[in-house]
Amino acid sequence: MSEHGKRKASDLFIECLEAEGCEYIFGVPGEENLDFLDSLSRSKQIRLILTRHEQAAGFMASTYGRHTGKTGVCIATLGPGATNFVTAAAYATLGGMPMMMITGQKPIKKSKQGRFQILDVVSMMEPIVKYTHQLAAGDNIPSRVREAYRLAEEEKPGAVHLELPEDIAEEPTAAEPIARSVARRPSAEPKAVRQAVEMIERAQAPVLVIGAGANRKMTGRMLEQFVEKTGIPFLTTQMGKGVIDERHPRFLGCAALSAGDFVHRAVEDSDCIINVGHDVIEKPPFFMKAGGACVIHVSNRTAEVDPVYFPQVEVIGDIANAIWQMKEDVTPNRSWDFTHMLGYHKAELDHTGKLAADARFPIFPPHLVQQVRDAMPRDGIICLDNGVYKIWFARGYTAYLPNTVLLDNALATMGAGLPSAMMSAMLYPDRKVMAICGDGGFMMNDQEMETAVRLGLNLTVLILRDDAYGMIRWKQANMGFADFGLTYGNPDFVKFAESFGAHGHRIESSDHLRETLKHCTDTPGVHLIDCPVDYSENDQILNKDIKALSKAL
Ligand SMILES: Cc1ncc(C[n+]2csc(CCOP(=O)(O)OP(=O)(O)O)c2C)c(N)n1
Ligand SMILES: [Mg+2]
Repeated sequence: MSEHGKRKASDLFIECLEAEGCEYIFGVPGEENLDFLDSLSRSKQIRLILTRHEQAAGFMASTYGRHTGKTGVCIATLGPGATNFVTAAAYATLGGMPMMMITGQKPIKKSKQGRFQILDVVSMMEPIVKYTHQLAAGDNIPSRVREAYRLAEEEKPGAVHLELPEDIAEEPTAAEPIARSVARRPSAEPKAVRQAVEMIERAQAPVLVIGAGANRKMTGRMLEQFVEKTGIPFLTTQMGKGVIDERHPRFLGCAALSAGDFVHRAVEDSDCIINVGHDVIEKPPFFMKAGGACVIHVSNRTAEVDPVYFPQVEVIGDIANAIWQMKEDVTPNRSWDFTHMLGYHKAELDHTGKLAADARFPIFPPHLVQQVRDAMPRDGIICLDNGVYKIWFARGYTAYLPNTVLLDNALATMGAGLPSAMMSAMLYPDRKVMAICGDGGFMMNDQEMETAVRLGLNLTVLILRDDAYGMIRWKQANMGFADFGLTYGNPDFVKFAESFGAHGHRIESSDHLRETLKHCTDTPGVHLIDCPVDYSENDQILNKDIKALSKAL
């Protein structure tokens, strides 16, 4: 530090991040970030996690935000580095994960390089982030960083972006970081709570739906108490999985398919839906219709109305507090009888149980789901990429705790499975973590195997190999199109893993899968499992059998 407290602006930037509690910065620096990197090298608090692609850095930063509620930070250079962030930014914003991207830029005051690598990154980010800003003076860094953090973490959390041009990064400044403020989320208004409670008490068959927004601020305990007191059964969306332990006797299932599943039949039985943490980015777990069940919307924000969602009563405020108030106020109606509703879930469990017992080879998806559940301890974390198996896991994998099933039903991008598992393994070194990926999705960020090995993570990567973009093939078949254009070859995944210094395993039978899962979750290091899967019945079961069976009930 020179006279009058002056140091270069990038030093101040790091001080601001430290003041926010930043622990990691993920990314791929470029020459435009070198002042920032130099300042970072002197931080005792923040660790640089170098990745092999900016997209993976962005997915890791987002997953940090998803697990902790605190902003995950990532860095890239201008132009191509920044464009590689775009998918991760969308993933964070749609998925509600607080995440901050810092990108470099050529000098903005004077430039000799024409437009080489220069894109208008701020405009590019505009539609996919909550806040984007080009820093034009070192003195502004404290307020802009504070503002970016505030917006990233405020409901609904999402991505923010700051551009730090080279000449601003090296500019001397005497500014100081601005401390985080102490702020509490507003609570729901008691009159709104009363209205909702009256509606619930009057209903014949209320039901609780838990969505993505209920999976953030530790609402699980309040929701469980609400269910305990009232006996009202609950279902979840894909991103609401695990908020309450799914072994609970009042669990009705997860709405993973769009319609026609057992769980949808249970909702049809209801005349009052208490919809907690609903987010329009997820496929709707039910469709409202005029004259149908009434809906109570419990969330941080009022409902975005659309033709299939127009709730009659809204309880707006901190979700956990709102549910607590509702629980305190409600008197369970003595005429409530949920036996019939719960019967649908029992029928689903019977159906899935039979399928899960099928030990054929290549491995049958419902059997695989059961084996993974058996191999994972109570607090184990599975991180899904995107493919047709996501539906099998969302429906069939029993989640015991919040954030133990990380899946993305918001952007639903391929490629996030491995990076999100790596982040989970870094944050929770004492828990078992498994990435579950299709052969397509895995290969969208497979280069991060090197990062995982370099970081010394303990991690199992389970690859479901059908040599195809199976999800699209499944939809293609369902729409009556000919099988075309969706198959490919694969590398030898065992050798591939070994070439990174990871352990490779190839599954040869159901028993072998069981032994291998046990071995991998018990042995340190990065493990990759090549598991051939039999997708031949996806269409029959998911599109036809389930609809027919649940309809017949
Ligand atoms: C980045 C991205 N590209 C394309 C898609 C569309 N898409 C969804 S699932 C899928 C196929 C996934 O294949 P794979 O990972 O092998 O899983 P599988 O369904 O075969 O199990 C595709 C192409 C997507 N969701 N994300
Ligand atoms: Mg595949």
